[in-house]
Amino acid sequence: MNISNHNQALLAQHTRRLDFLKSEVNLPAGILQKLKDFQIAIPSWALGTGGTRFGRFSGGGEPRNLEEKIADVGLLHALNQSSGAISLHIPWDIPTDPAAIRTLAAQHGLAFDAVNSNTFQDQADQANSYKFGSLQHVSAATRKQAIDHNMEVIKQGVSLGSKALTVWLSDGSCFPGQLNFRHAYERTVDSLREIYAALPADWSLYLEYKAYEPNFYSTTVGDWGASYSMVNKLGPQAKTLVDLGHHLPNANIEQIVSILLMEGKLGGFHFNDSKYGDDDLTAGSIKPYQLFLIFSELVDGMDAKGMNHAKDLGWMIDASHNVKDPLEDLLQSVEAIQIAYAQALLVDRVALEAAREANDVVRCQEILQAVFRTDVRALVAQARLELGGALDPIALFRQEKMREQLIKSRGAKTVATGL
Ligand SMILES: [Mn+2]
Repeated sequence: MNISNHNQALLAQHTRRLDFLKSEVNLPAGILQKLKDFQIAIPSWALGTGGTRFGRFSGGGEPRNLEEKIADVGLLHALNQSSGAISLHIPWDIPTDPAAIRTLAAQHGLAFDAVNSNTFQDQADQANSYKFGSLQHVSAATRKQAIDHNMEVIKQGVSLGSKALTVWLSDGSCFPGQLNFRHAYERTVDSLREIYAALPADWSLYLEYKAYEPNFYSTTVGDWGASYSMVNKLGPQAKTLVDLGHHLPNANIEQIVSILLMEGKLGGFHFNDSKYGDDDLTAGSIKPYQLFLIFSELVDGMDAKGMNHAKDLGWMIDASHNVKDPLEDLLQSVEAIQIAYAQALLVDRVALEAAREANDVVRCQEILQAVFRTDVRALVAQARLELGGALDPIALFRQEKMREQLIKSRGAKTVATGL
C-alpha cells in the first residue's frame, strides 16, 4: 500500500480545503491533537458481511479466523490511523494462543477494547438453554452457566490486555404474563453481582440496554433507566453502555447521554445508525445531525468533569450490514464519528451558554447549526495525514484493489463468524 504517493497526489487539493476552513473558522488550540488521539474500536463481528433473518450475502475475502480479523482491523488502522483497537465477541473469537494474538495485534498497532459475552445464543456444548433467558433465568443452574461464561470472558480479556466487559442480555419475554418483571430484574442483578465480583480492579463492566428484539414484549435491561439502576447497585466499576440503535423511535439519545455522564455512569458507546430499529447501519448515514448533537453533549459533559475524551469512555462501533464491503463501511463509520467529534469541538460553549441564559432560542440553534454545516472533512484528513494515514482512505482502498487481494488470498466463499 503506497500511502505517500496517494497523499502526494491529493495534497494540493487538501491544502486548499484546509486553508479555506481555517479562513472560515477559528480552530481551537489542540483540536488536531484531540482528533489524533481519538481511536474507535472495531468490533470483530463487523468484518464480515452482515445479514438479516431472511438471508446473508457474503461479499468474499471475509476473515476466516481471529488472525485474519486482526489483519483487517490493521488494514483499516493503516488507512485511517483512527481504528487502533478491536472489540472481541466470545465465543465467536476465542483466542487459542492469547500471547501470539496479542503480539499480532501489537504489530498492527492495535489494542484490545472491551470483550463481549454472549448468552443470547446456545452453544453446541452447553448444558442449559438460554431460550428463556440467561442471567434472569428461573433456573439457578442456567443462571450459573451464564455467570460462569461471563467470568470466562473476563479471563480471556485479561489474557489479551482488555480492560472492560460488555454485557448485553437478550433476556426478557415475548408475551404478557410470561415473566415476573420483579423476579427477572432481581435475578439479573444478583447474577450481575457475581460477575462484578470477578472483575479485576482496573476493569469496567458495561451494561448495554436495548428496547426490544429478540424479545418483543419486554426486555429486562430495556432502557437506560433499567441499566442505570442496576449499575448503581453493582458499584463504581459498573457503568451503562449506550448503543445508538437500541432505543425506541425518536428517543432523545443526546439527553440520555448528558444525564448518564453527569451521574458518572456513562461507560461506553456503540456507534451505528438506524431508520426503523436496530438496523446497525453505518454511523452518520441516516441521522448525522443527531450524531453531532450526541457528540456535542459528550464533549460538553466530559469537559465539565475534566475527562480525557480519548481514554475515559469506551468508543466502539457496533454495526454490520449486508450490502456494503464491510471494510469500506467501517471506514465510512469512523470518518462520520470523527467528523461529528470535530464539529462538537468547534461549538462555542461560552456563546451557547450565554444564549441559553438569555432564552435566545434562535441564537442557540444558530450556534449549533453553524457548526454542523461547517465542512470539517479537511481537518479530519489533516489529523490522518499527520499520523501517517491516507487523505482519502476509501479511494486508496479501491485504487489498491484491496478487496480483490483479500479474495485472492482467502477465497470468494469465506464467511466470517458472527451475526
Ligand atoms: Mn451494541
